[in-house]
Amino acid sequence: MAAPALVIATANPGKIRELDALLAELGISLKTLADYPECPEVVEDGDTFKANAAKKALAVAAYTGLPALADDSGLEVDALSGRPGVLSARYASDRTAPARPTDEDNYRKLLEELAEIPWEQRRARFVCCIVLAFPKGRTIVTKGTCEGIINFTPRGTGGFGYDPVFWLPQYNCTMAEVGLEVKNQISHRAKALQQLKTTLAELLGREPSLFQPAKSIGT
Ligand code: ITT
Repeated sequence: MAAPALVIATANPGKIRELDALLAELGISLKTLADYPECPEVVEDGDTFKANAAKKALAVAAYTGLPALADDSGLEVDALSGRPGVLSARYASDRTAPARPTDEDNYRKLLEELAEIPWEQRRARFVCCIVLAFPKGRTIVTKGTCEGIINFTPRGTGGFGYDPVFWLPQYNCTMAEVGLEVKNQISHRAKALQQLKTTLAELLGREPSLFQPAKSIGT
């Protein structure tokens, strides 16, 4: 039997880096969407992280014939009633510039919106929903959150997305300054994946055939 495999169903290189490190110890061959250049793009039009993650994971599992792991995540800011939420990746986009904004565009817009908000009211959390889907439609769902405060200015070059403005009081620095090893112990993604890893390890032992290709691409 070939090595067990699964597809990480994300096009975000920051997520891939973190998920790669978090899954390394399981001994699974990790594929990404770069291995399936013809895989149709999934439109993320769900109202919840779970709906978007399930849509991505199910579509990629059906296309590739392998289990697919999708992560839908974002930032919820209390002073903005939970925005940008599921729209975090597209927060700074507007009709005149429909291209996907950069991470810096997004966090600069957030800093502008919060400019008048005092420190005590800048609480926020990263949320991550992970869905592991199998080609026949079975899914396993886990969720993780990470609490913090939106800083007044960006700091640090690590991580991705809103990390430079996400202040971690317990480390006295931003998420972009703690380094990958610490981020992968405390992040929303790490917490969601930790729960999934227990189930994944069990399944790998009990039903290894689930991690072999179920059919050829796109059929
Ligand atoms: P895929 O759909 O291909 O996975 P995406 O970047 O479009 O990639 P999402 O729709 O889940 O992913 O949007 C997630 C956005 O939330 C991401 O672009 C960041 O702006 C933010 N985000 C998520 N996790 C983050 C993290 O760990 N650190 C900083 N920002 C994060």
